[in-house]
Amino acid sequence: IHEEEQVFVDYAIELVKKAGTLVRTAFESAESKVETKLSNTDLVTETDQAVEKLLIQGLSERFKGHRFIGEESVATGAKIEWTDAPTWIIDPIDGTTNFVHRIPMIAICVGLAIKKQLRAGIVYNPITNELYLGQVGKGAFKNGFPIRASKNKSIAESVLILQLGSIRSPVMQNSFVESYKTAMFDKQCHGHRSFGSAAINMMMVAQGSCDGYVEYGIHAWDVAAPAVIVLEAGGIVTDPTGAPFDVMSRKVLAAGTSELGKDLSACLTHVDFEPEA
Ligand code: LIP
Repeated sequence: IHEEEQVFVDYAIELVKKAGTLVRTAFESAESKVETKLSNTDLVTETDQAVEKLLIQGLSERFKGHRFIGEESVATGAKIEWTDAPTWIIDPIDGTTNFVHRIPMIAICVGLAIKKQLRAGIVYNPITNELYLGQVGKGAFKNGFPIRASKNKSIAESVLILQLGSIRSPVMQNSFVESYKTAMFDKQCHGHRSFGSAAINMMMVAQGSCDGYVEYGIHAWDVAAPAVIVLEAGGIVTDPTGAPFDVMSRKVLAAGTSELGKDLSACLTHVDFEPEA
């Protein structure tokens, strides 16, 4: 099975690099057509759709019986089927708002789950040409070099990422503002950053640039691939409450250490979500 899994991952990397060329070309060329999905803050472009098609077509032709959970397929009506079959969880462009605004912090995310366990994650920023890879038991790498999450245990010494996504309901507003106030003013953390892509945020934790990240309202495709990389880099990934991580729960906390994760959990104003599967 492990050899077979390696074949899956190697082929996915090839496709992700091809998809990267498509994204880079679109990023550098004329304006692409932007549409909104659920709200004015939830964007999609033809590049998102083209990349998802390239990845799903390529993988399904090569690996019969594999399943797919893709952001744009779900947006156009596909049901999320979370089964024991090898399942690719795909975000063609994580950070679509960045893409549309020409902010070079975007990522193609491809995660692989088998029997509902995350096994591998590929996160590729085609603009900066940074390719992150994590595979269970094999470590985490950026462009082939090992990466490590930070060893920081205290909020006061941390750079934290609290990301507000496309959902701007009063509950989300309250959670974000209160958590931000606690981290920045009460706890006086070193600083706050937020890169506009769940995957880039999590790579900042995986490579030890930032110490912790929290977001509510994300989807499986935003965090599946990044989660494997953070864990393999020695970090932790949990529910923001501190409960075990569930990729379908629409919320995530990532940190360099479990101590920091616990402290962070305790100072957040939490939001509940219905799981997506
Ligand atoms: C986005 C995330 C971002 C989050 C948004 C959205 P998309 O993904 O990566 O961090 O704040 O809510 O989910 O839509 O650009 O793939």
